[in-house]
Parts: sequence; C-alpha cells; structure tokens
Amino acid sequence: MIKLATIAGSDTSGGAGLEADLKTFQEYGAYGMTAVTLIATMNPDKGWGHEVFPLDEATIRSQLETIFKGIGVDAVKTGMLATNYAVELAAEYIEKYAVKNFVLDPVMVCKGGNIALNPELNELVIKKLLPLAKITTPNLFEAGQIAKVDTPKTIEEIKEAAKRIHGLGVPFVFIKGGSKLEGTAKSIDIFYDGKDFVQIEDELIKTTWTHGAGCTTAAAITAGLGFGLEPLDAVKKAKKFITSSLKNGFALNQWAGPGNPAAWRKGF
Ligand code: PXL
Repeated sequence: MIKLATIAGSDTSGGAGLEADLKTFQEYGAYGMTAVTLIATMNPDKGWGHEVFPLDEATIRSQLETIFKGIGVDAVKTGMLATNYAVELAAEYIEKYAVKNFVLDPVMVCKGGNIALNPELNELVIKKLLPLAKITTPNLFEAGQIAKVDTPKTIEEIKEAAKRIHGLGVPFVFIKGGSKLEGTAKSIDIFYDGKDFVQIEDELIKTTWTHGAGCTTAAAITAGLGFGLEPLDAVKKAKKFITSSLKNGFALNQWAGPGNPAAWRKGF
C-alpha cells in the first residue's frame, strides 16, 4: 500500500485543507494519514468568515511520531501550518526521516476568509521547508511573495518568479496560474525544473466553486510522487484531476463550494 501523509489544517467545511488531501489520496488509491496543525471553522453569522484554532506543539509532535516513527510514508505534503512551531516540527521530521517526496504547498491565504497574512511565518517556511521540498506549488500570489516580486500576471512574469523560487533551493517549481492569468482562454500553469519550462494547459472551468482547488492539486501531485511518477508526470496527472474536480464543483451554501474529487473516479 502506498502511504501518504498531510501536515495541514482541518477545514471543517470539508472542501479544503486535510479533508481535500485525504479525499484526493483516496481517489488515487493510496492510504492517507494526517498531522493536524489547526482547525479552521467558518462562521455563518459572519459571512462565512474563517476562524483558526491552532493545535499546541506537543499535539503536533505526537502526531508526527505516529506517522513517521510509527508507520513511514512514501510522500508527504504540507498545507496550512499557522504557527512557527508547526513549521519547525514539519521540517524536523521531514529531515530526520529523509523524506524524498515532500510537496510544499505554501498556503498563505484562504480564499474565503480573513486569515491574516503572516510575513514572518512565510519567511520561516522559505528558510526551513523550501530546501527540503522536491516541489512547491504556489499560486500566483504566493509565488510573488516567495520570489519577492509583484504578483505575476503574465507567463513571462511567472517564469521569472519560478526561476527565483528555484534559486531558493527547491528542484521543481509548479506555479498555478489557473484562471488568474491575464489574456488567456485556457487554464495555464507553469512547471520548471531549473532548466526548462513546461506550460501545462487545460480547459478553463468557469466556476466560483473552487474552494480547496490548491490543496487538491498539491495532494494529487503528492499522490503521483508517492506512486513513483516523475515530477512532471505527477503534475500533468494532477492537472487532469483538478480539472475534472472543478468541472463538477457544487455550492455548499451562498458563500462557498468545493470541487468534487470523486468526479475523477466516475470518469467525468
Ligand atoms: O484553501 C486553503 C486552505 C487550506 N487549509 C485550510 C483551509 C483553507 C481554506 O479554507 O481552511 C485548513
């Protein structure tokens, strides 16, 4: 059995965070495990505003002992970490257990919510986790923050950001332009291996139900790597997976809607 772990926040609404990761791992036919860093809730009395409840250090460490010492993994991803100690602990265990397939999803903001940007935490992620990762999967905003450039808006700007991020010590960079790129009728992402750029395209799904799309994409890449795919092949398969998920997204309520990772299994 291929074993995957996510070190991430719990999204109580079920569309993003470790819930999205686990659903995706399941769809790939892998066994999923979780180290919960925080619990995020959404308040229906406050326009679905997010609240974050971080778990304490000992609780996170204990989960990591279970996963890494007690079981072992074929691939790992990190999502929302929220505290300095969660970042330090993730780095400690990924390093100690020499995890080869580590996908860093540098979650900085949450579409639906008021989770504050935390530049200091982002710096710690860049310093501690980026050099341990095989691949990182920022969206345009996150790519700009990591590369220390304005949020890229064109393919050329994305490529420049990818080069800078690669220069920080991660061998593969996948920047998700998705629907946010200027002047294109396609969903376009860029993969960079330090030498060549590969433009990964699929049809643009016109939907507002995109909650959890970033988590799902990174989880799909993690699963692909866990099954032994090369990074580029893992990314290409993940792109197909997220496109089918977004095509079958649905509303949870007036505020939010996730994709449907099970769409893949049904052949949609
Ligand atoms: O989509 C980013 C994200 C990641 N992790 C958790 C979240 C969210 C957004 O809601 O709640 C736990």
